Amino acid sequence: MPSLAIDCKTEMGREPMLVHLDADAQVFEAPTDAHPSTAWWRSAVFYEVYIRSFQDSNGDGIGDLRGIEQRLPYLQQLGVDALWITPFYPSPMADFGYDVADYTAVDPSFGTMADFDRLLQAAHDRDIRIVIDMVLNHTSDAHPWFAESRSSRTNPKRDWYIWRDAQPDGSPPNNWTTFFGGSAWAWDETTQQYYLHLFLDRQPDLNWRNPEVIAAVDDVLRFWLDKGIDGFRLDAINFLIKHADFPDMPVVTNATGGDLVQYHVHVNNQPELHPLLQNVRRVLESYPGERVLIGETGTLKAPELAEFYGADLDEIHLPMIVLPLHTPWQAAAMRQCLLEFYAGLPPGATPHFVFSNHDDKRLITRYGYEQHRSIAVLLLTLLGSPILYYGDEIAMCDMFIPLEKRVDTAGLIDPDTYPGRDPNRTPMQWDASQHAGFTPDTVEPWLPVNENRSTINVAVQAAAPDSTLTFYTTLLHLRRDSRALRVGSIRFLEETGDVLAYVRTFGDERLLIAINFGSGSPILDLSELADQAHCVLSSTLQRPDAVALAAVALNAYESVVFKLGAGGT
Ligand code: TEU
Ligand code: CA
Repeated sequence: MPSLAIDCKTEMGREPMLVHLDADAQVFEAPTDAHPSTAWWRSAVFYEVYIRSFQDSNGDGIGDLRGIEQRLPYLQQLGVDALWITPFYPSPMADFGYDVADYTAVDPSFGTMADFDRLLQAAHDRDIRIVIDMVLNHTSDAHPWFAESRSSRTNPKRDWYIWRDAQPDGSPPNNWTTFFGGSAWAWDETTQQYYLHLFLDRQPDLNWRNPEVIAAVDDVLRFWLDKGIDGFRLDAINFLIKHADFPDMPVVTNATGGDLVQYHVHVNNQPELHPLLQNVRRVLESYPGERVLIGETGTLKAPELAEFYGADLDEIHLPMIVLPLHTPWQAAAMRQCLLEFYAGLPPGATPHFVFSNHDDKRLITRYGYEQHRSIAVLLLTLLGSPILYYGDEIAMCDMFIPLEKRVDTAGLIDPDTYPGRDPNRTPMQWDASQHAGFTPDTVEPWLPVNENRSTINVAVQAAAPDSTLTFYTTLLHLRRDSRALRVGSIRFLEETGDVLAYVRTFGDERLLIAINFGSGSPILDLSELADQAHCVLSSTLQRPDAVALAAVALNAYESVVFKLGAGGT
């Protein structure tokens, strides 16, 4: 790329906007300063591998454990620290593995237990940790526990699930609905009762008020901890235990005055949840090494997030912060949201930011292509341990999946209004071949490969210095080499138009991150921070080595990481 010098005077002849450090905004300290532990997960970058879509090793069109093993060199080169692998347990695949039929085995479509053991060893050999998905809210209806439970009202496992009588008119026990729509109660002809399922009817909810369930799950956790896994990602963990009295949910009219929407208040984050989480944590901590609990807590509010860490930081290490997914991509909104989350963290807690995953639209589809690098810069330079979703690093985007190729049940319920989650789960694009190197071209992949594979793929981008993949790799290595980025404190600058800016500090190392969310070209006076800065990274151009901070012109949608020199406050 040519070096573009910026002359601020000729550029529109505008006066720079003076930007101050926000006097009111707190400095949020690195957890390591407030807490003696320097555990790896406090500064790690996680990477979500949606196993069905990452790499097929045996030509059946479905990604598998050996496929992940084959791609470890890629992940190591990219510079991620840990993988979260989505469920690979035996399953009828009604929810593609989130319906578990056996917690301590491997589904043949993903490989064997020996493949898992090999993957774990090979990952550890490359200093990559492995976190596995644990789906504890529900099992598959094909799980032997449920087969027993539904066999008769007197079966010893009857109470392992949530069974209730019909109301006198035969209708379900209450008005609860599933997250996929429709009543959360399914009628069982044999035993003439309803069972509860917050997700599909093929995913009956476990009864966490039964101590036998707790004991059985403890054994499952030990099985995997004995193998040496580095942690669990706890699926839908906020819903684990339900209100003891099963009251009706409050119902509200939505914004358009149409459908009724329920608040899931009687299943979300009940007080009895927290002793259960403490128990899971105790099981984890009875093992040596630093293992981590990541929690899918569905949390949208900062004060609630704090609860999932536990009053004594004795529950989930990293409750997922998905709020940015629900926040408009605007500097002021994002700044506000981040400040609220940082301010709400208990002392010593590590924030775990999630911007994309297998349930939501991909980043480019959500925010637009021109924002993609800024999203990467934000995610990877905030204080905390972030997670990437496979394919984000090569700028994959959602793909329209025609009805006849749809496989996610969620996308079949109301196909015109919700396409489901297939669009954001298409196969990883490794090269420009017909099936992108995910599976042989002669094999039909489980979901179509995006047509944009000719340019959006690893092979092309690895060789291109200005590609998205090169940008991500540079950013990840920059983060790895910088203590300020990994564990430094964060302090936000005051609100400035379309620019979100903050300083990360560790000892003498001070980095300024400025992200221009807009299409304009603001000129900022940042001289309060230092006289000069060195541009470490820019998303759009190569900047001159030394930048005078009295007048910094940003390009449209540009994100910059500056290393601050002397001077300033
Ligand atoms: O998702 C839990 C969850 O809360 C869902 O409501 C999620 O927001 C929804 O699927 C979006 O359409 C977890 C898993 O991530 C998801 O893939 C599973 O389908 C779900 O649990 C059930 O196990
Ligand atoms: Ca396969």
